Amino acid sequence: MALLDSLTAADDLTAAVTCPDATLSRHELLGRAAAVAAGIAGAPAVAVHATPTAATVVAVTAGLLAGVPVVPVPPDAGRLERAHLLTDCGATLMLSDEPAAAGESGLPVLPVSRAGRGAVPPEPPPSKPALVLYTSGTTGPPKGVVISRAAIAADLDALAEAWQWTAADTLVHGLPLFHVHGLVLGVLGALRVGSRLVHTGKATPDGYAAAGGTLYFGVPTVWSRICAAPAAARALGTARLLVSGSAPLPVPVFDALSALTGQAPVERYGMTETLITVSARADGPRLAGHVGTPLAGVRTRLAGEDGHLQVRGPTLLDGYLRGGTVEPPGLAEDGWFPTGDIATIDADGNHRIVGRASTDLIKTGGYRVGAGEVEDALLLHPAVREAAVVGTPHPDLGEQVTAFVVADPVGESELIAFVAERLAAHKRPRVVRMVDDLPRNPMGKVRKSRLKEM
Ligand code: MCA
Ligand code: AMP
Repeated sequence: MALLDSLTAADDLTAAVTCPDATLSRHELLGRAAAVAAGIAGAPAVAVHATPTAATVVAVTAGLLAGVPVVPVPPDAGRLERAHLLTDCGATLMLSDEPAAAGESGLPVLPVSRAGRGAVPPEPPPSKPALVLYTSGTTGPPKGVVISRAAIAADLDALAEAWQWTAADTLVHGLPLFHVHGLVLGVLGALRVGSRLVHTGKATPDGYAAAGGTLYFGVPTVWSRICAAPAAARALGTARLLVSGSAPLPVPVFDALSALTGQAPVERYGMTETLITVSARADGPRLAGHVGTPLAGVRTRLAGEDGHLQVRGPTLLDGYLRGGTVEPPGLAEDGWFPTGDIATIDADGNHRIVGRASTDLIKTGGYRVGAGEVEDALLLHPAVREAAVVGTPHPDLGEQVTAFVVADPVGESELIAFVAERLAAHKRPRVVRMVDDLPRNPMGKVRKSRLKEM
């Protein structure tokens, strides 16, 4: 089934999407998105100022209706990051109700909420790119991951099957709308399955408790905060399914959530590049510390002595955007995608993610942060001579961004603010440690494992 078929078929007046700014029926969403789609048809790509609002849902739907690749831009992206995204992605327009959303890029901003009603255009071919999602690598600025309509449709159908997700569900979450979790699963999933969506704006325990959903999505930090607010956690006891992903769910949080809500959460694993590939099932075992079995159509294997997880299937990216063209990802010789994660698989096929192979990708609050990008930003400060960034354990965020810096006298808070001005808020270091020198191996490479121990 084509990506938007079920959405365009269900043109009804019942509330479909509730965000803090507005509630839209499918009829309103489709009509508005179709009007915006008419205004962007033929554009090479459109950027969307991806605030957690109904306007973002309209804008993304408009891009998909028009067959124009959508590039969601984190609303808090700092100057450097925003400039990189907007030049790299080739977008010729920014969709937003905020006139200043394009920053210094000079891109024309097209408002979405004042659009009238348009006619729904024919569905673009499944092989067309749907989204370009920017995500961090170990070095350099974020890379644009090109994801096809077919990959999204395949992933959402496999998830719906695994989670018994239907139009009778009300999905609730408060996740950002510029990543796979909040946008692909959290918005496009609801639109494809036909379930109602309530976006809580921020992912707070009280917001989740008040929303009265049947299906809840959260990153581990959100679940941990919900467990720390037992009344909110108990209110989720009536839900059908609680789903955790984007980072490892600590076993104590799994246990606390199970005890407070009366049901174990379902964990699932994925990447921007592969979408969700492995998940526990609604009708299967939910094992603490495990992320379940491969989704329908997905195959997994472990390579090398360490157990490098590789995946293949219909949900993989088309490639990375480079200089206006889509460069295929580096696959293993026989076409498998190397995830960079180390895993184990038990006799029943249950996967456990042991950790990442590289210390240079940090997961903080479910966000992926590349050490190199933060180091590059720190090195722009005139006082900084050397910088090395690692993830260190954090009870709430899983890992926190920690910077070791060799510098002339400068305040730590000044360096944190310096990074925040240039990159998205969650990329700024939580901790800056001034050191006389960085530990290096005989080749001169910084020994990050030593820094993590410090
Ligand atoms: C943050 N703050 C700071 C610093 N960092 N203040 C000083 N110094 C710092 N270094 C501020 C924040 O701006 C915020 O201020 C306050 O401290 C609290 O920040 P934080 O603890 O980060 O909490 P939060 O703002 O409530 O966010 C927690 C969160 C968020 C809701 C869990 O991290 C989040 O939405 N994570 C989801 C990430 C995600 O969706 N990942 C999916 C990608 P103020 O309160 O004033 O704003 S992964 C993916 O897509 C794959 C495929 C997958 O598997 O899902
Ligand atoms: P991102 O590209 O932001 O989607 O981050 C993908 C990475 O998040 C994966 O390569 C894993 O390291 C991590 N990840 C996602 N889901 C899980 C999970 N359920 N358990 C452990 N790690 C996860």
